[in-house]
Amino acid sequence: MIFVCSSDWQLGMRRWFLEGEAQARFDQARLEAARRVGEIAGGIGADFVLVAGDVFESNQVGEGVVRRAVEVLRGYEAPVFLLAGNHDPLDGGAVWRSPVFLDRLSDLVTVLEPGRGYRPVPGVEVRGAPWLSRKPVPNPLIEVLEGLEAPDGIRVMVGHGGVPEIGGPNAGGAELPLEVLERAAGEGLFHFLALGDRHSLTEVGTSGRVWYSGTPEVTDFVERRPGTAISVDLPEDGGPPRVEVHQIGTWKFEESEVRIRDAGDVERFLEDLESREGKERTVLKLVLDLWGEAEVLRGFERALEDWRGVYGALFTSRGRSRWRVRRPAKSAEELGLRGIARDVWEELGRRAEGESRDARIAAEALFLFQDLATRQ
Ligand SMILES: [Mn+2]
Repeated sequence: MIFVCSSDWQLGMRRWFLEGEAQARFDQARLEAARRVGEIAGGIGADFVLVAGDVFESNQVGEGVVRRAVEVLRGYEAPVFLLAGNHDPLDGGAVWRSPVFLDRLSDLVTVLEPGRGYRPVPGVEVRGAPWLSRKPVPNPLIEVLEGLEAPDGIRVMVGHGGVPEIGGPNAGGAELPLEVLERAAGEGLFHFLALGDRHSLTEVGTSGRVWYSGTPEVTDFVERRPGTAISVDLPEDGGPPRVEVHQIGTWKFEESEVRIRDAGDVERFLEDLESREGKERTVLKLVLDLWGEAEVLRGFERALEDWRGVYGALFTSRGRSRWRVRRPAKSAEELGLRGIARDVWEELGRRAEGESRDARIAAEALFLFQDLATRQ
């Protein structure tokens, strides 16, 4: 028996740094990733597909997002089981119960209900622990495991939530302690547990039977190995699973530290921007350390401007960047300043001494002032 695991499609996700049609390209890539999961399943003749939560970014995603997801799922040739996660819980307003979702839904699609087992293949039970609200405590999977005994045949389970020992983002309170999962695997309560919530491909614990497939398309900078799905080959006797990783994602979210002191550094920064592959699918967050003349700052800003539209996104981290402008070398005479303008120039010059925040603001004001004074 072989099956494919995916999770965290997050269809309908918005990212603030994706400007204009970059957001549309990102949306399309996430949809293509979902389609690709089905193609991989078809390619290896999978018996079924599991999607371990957060298929949708929220229960409030637009109708088009839902209809496109339904359309992609219609292309699947194998049964597919979808789990409600923390983003799309099975509550009163669940997208899963909406006519828009149910309207054209393929017969091969099952939304996992609590307290039920499903039999996609004789001798195999699929059981999920859907989230019924955004913040269930404890995690629904813990309660399901508590009520189970080891099965006669094969049991494959689907859950959603963070394992605190692994770290990374997870929903507070709804955690899955590693020890609980290890014990359940040891007692044979499941032969494989497909998890979602952690968007990075991760094997959990030592049993070889618990995995996060990762999100098929990157969603954040903190993700270690996004852009994947896994297929699991499980022997009929319940022996150790063979897991294969499939690369799916086409986008990259990267963070880059940039130190700039002079025009040569700006030149090297430009070369780096120029040389990267897949720019239109690359989101580049810059952590900037700049200390230079206004001209250098201007060169850097021009570089950003020139490449911004080429990249998926290109932006500077506000919180973690430092930039100080060296005060202009020009004097009031050279700029032809007189009267009040000259007084202000000189006062700003005095305030621009040192490295305090005020000094930086004064230095930036001098730069602006110079810009205005030389613009004819
Ligand atoms: Mn998620």
